[in-house]
Amino acid sequence: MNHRDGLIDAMTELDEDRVMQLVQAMIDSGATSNSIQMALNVGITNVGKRFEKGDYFIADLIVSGMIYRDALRILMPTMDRARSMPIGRIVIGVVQGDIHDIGKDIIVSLLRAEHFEVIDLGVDVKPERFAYAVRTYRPDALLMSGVLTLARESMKKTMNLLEEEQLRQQVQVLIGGLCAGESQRQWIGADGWAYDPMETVSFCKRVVGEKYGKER
Ligand code: B12
Repeated sequence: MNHRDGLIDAMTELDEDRVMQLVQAMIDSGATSNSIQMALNVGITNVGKRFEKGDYFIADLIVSGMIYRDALRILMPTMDRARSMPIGRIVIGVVQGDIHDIGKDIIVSLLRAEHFEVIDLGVDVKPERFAYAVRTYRPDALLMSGVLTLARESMKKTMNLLEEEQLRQQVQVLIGGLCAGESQRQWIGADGWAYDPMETVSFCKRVVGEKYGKER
């Protein structure tokens, strides 16, 4: 079995030691952070499928989240870079009713590594808090993350509130997480959606590029 398949298998089997060894082995052999994350995602999706079938329980979901975070601790130092002048300001949060924050945290780390100032509102964020953050921090982009199906309703409510409070025009909105897709984007009225973290970074760079007239 190659490293990638081994990593998917180890994550699926919740074998933390093997996950850590294989992540390190993939870094050592020159694999990109993105490709390692994608393998971890396939593994954790398998965990979710086993949970759906009743073979895994809530405790297993919790363990899978802990293993994923530990793996990110090895991966993230390779991403973080410092810069004094941020290229743009982003507000991000996991929407109301949802506490899945591993994906959101990946996006936060990547954006910071790409020199964005990121205001992270955390999990279970009510529409009113998003609206408050847009009004107060005047971000270039608002990123809403949601994994549960019900997250779409919360995203829609947040968009409606932004419209009501006349904040919608001042910010580009991107949705992401398992609940997002093109039809959801249209229904919610967002400007974009993404699954791939690098697409998220490209979206944010495009937003600041268009707003300030050039790539910063
Ligand atoms: C770990 C996990 C948990 C952990 C979460 C720990 C944590 N701190 O996040 C715990 C144990 C808390 C949990 C709880 C529950 N969970 Co859960 N969980 C998972 C699991 C196994 C992995 C999720 C994960 O972290 N994936 C890895 C990350 C990296 O992926 P991601 O979030 O999608 O992020 C990627 C992209 O989407 C993107 N992205 C993320 N955010 C954003 C934002 C923007 C703007 C952009 C552009 C991109 C982007 O970036 C990442 C790129 O790699 C999934 C299974 C699965 N298929 O994913 C189930 C899963 C999501 N859970 C599920 C369920 C049902 C629950 C519970 C309701 C269970 C229960 N009965 O209590 C609760 C709900 C709690 C709540 N209110 O939120 C279901 C959801 C079903 C649905 N469609 O609604 C799933 C799919 C499992 C299943 N197959 O049944 N869970």
